[in-house]
Amino acid sequence: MDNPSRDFSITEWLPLRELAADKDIIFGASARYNQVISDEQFAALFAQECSVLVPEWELKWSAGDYQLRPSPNEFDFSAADTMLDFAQTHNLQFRGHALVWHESLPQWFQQVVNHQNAEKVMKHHIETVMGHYRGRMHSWDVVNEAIDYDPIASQRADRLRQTPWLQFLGPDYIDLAFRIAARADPDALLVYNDFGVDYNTAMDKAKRRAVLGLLKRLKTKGTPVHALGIQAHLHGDSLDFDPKSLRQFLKDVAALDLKILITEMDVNDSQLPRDIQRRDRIVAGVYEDYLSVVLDEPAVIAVITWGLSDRYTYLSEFHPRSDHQPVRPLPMDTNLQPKLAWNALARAFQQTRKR
Ligand code: 9MR
Repeated sequence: MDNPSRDFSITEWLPLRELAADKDIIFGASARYNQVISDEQFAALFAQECSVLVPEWELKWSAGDYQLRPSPNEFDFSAADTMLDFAQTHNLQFRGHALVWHESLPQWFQQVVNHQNAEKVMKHHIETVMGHYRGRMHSWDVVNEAIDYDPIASQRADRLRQTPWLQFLGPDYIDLAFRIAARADPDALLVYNDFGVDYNTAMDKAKRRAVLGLLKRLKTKGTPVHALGIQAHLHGDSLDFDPKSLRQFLKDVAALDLKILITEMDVNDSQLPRDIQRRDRIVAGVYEDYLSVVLDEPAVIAVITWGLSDRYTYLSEFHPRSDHQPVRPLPMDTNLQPKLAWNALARAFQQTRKR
C-alpha cells in the first residue's frame, strides 16, 4: 500500500479552489459554526482554499448543539444564517445538507410524526428551509442515504432503507421530496446523496446497483433530481478499489443526465501504520487514485471534503485510532499546513480536463 518513492510533487502552489476552478470544478469543504466563526486562522484558510461551504450540522433538523427544528412549529436559522454571511463575505457558495434523512431528527419527531401528518411535516420543512435560503444556495441534499446500509441483506427489491419516511409515506417519499424542493427553490441543484459506492466489495457493488436503480426510477417518473452526491468516505486500508467499476458507475449515472458531486470526501486512517510519513503517503495515494478516476468523468462538477483540516474532523470522534494518535484524514494538518493529501488534490485538479 505504501510506496515511499511515489511522486506527489506539484508545479503550481495555488489555492485548491483556483486549481479546481481552472477546470470548472468547485472545491470546498464542510465546517461547523465555531470553526469558521471563532477560529480566525481556520476561517482564513477556509476562505483561501474553498469555493463552497457546507454546514456539517447547522442545516440538519437537529445535530450537535444546533436545533434547526426546536419544535414542530419552530425554525431557528441563526447559526446557518451566520455561516451564510461568512460564505457571502468570502465569496463562497453555500450548500445545504440535509433535508430528508433518517438521522439527526429532533426528539419530538418520534412523538409527533405519523402516517397521517408525515407528508405535511416534510412539506413544511422543505418549503420553509429552502424558502428561507431561496436563490442563495448552490445545491441541496434533498434526500440523504435512502438506500439500505447493507443492500444485500435488504428484504426489499428496491433496497430502500427502513426509515420513518419510508414507513409513513412509502417508497414515493423520495419523488415527493424532490418535487416539493424544486418548487421551493427553482435555482438550487437538487441532489440525492449517499455513501458506500466506492469499492468493489459485495456490499458496495450492491449499493451501486441499488443507487443506480433508484436514480433510473426517479428519472423515468420525471422526478426533478439533478445530481448524485457521492460521499466518498474512503478507507486508507481498503484493498478493494477497482477503477474500472467505479468509472463505469459514474458513466451510468451521467448517462441519466445527472451531474455528480463528491460531497464528503475523507480518508479514514485509523487502521494505517502509526508512522506519520507513511500514513500521509498512503492517505494521499488514496485521494489521488480515487480522484483521478472520478474526475475523468466530465459530469463530476464538485469535490467537497468532510472538513478541511485534521484540526476538525468527525473521524477523531467516530473512528479514533487504537494507538490514540490523532487521525489525519484531511488535506491540511492540525496546524493548517498542507499535507501530501493536499498535493494529491492539487495534482488531480491539474491533471484533469476542463469540464
Ligand atoms: O460529521 C457529522 C457528525 O458530526 C454528526 O454527528 C453526524 C450526525 O449528524 O453526521 C456526520 O456527518 C455525516 C453526514 O451528515 C452524512 N454522511 C455521513 C457523515 C459522517 O457520518
